[in-house]
Amino acid sequence: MISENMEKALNHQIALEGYASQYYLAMASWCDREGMEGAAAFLHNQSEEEREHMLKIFHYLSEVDGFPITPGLEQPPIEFESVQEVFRLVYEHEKKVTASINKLLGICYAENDYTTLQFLQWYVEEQREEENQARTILDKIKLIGEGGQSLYYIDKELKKILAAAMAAEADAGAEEA
Ligand code: OFO
Repeated sequence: MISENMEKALNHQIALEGYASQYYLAMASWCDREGMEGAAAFLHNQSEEEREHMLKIFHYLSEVDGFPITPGLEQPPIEFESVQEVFRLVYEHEKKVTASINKLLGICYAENDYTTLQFLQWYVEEQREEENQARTILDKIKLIGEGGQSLYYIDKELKKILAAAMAAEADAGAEEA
């Protein structure tokens, strides 16, 4: 059984993860249009991951006798100034999500809800990784600039980062099986 307060806070998190999925999808589309194939693939993958994060909370809420609410689709921005801006926005959004997860942890402690606290540990780790990844990519873009050749290099790098992330995920999946 989950408190009404926690149910509301988790539904807010569902909406935030759902929005992240839409937001990154819009960024992927913009990158595609700009010919940044690697960046687009990376962001498509991020978008799918965010949807998974949303669903994970969705199922958890059902499991603990709460009522998960399907969030409405909010139109995210669809135009961006540059690849650097895209990754600055990803980084900003990830920081916002981390702050929201930390708030949820605060509610867990205030309500002695150790079941939800344990469930959220996965998100704490995930946010640490995602924030770090977004910041690293942003730093690289800042470092090498955004001229034609630099963009080509950034795009290739993003392809590599995505391939490494997918391989790590496959390994983790194989270990779990
Ligand atoms: Fe949902 O993982 Fe970041 O935002």
